[in-house]
Amino acid sequence: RIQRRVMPCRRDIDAFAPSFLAIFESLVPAEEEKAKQRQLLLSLSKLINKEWPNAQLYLYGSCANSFGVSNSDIDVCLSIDDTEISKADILLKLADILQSGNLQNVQALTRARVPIVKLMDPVTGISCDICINNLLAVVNTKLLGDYAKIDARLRQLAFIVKHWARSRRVNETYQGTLSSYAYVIMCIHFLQLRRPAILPCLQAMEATYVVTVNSTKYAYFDQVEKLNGFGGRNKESISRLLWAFFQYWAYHHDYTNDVISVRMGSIISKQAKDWTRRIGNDRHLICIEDPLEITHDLGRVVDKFSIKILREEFERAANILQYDPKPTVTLFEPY
Ligand code: 3AT
Ligand code: MG
Repeated sequence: RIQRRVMPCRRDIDAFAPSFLAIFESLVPAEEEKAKQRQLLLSLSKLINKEWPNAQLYLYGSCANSFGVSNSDIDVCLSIDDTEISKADILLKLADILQSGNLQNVQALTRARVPIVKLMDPVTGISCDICINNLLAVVNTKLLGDYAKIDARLRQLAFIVKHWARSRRVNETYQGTLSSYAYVIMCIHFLQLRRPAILPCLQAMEATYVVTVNSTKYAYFDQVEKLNGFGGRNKESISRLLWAFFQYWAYHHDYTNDVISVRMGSIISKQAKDWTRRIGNDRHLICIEDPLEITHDLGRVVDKFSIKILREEFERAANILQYDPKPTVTLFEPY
């Protein structure tokens, strides 16, 4: 099935760049929505600090890494070092505090894979998930946000890929397809491997940002303003990059042997990670290394049914970008 021959790109590919850029622009949240998010974070912080003066709230996920489309829920992390009470009890207490603070639909999901409190703020209409002490997610949020500042094409590509994934219903981890976070990692890796490269590998550079989470040290180069213009020698348009992205995942990625690694800025082997066979529920049918939690395969949710769906969707997208007269419409047709 793997077609190693590189297919020449359709000759009019660059003509679609303005329409794809217009789609990107239409997905970017307005400044007013960002202001509402900050306002909600502030009012939540006030409520919580009455009970826990030393606790802090952080935004993470797409509302903080610049990959959020408009009207998304916000992800919040409560950082608290109360060792007296269990995480589940913190969540229950948190739910109580929020309930009496006039927030709606407050629910503590203490037994979820990532335990959270869910709520809806009637003032701004924003829904929000709060997790406890998930500081690694705060760090991966910063890493993604730093990559986004280096070259504008990363955000453009990731917004369009996320929009495609939602339209085609392959952005549903509970159904065995990939998370938004995984798609952004795939986009970063893809741009690291263009020639000339559009993104560097920040974790392979001199460390200017060092943080310790759960006694593991994480370090990378975060002075990204110094990397302005890094990808400038590569002039590929957004439509050409989209075409190449889907060609890669449809026809060139070696699903049997390869792992994509943003941490290394290259492909690494399944063999080297011991990801060659199913262990428990991890099947490793598409291998996407988490840049921080490197034993963690973001593709582990994918099973033998959903891998087929996913690869058919990559092929569909690749073929639309290659042949369809209206790729900017057909690509996003609902599944
Ligand atoms: P949406 O715009 O909400 O679809 P998102 O980037 O906010 O995209 P999620 O809401 O799924 O993505 O996840 C929120 C954050 O949680 C993103 C990332 O910082 C962290 N995260 C999500 N999935 C993983 C994972 N498998 N491993 C580590 N961190 C993760
Ligand atoms: Mg989110």
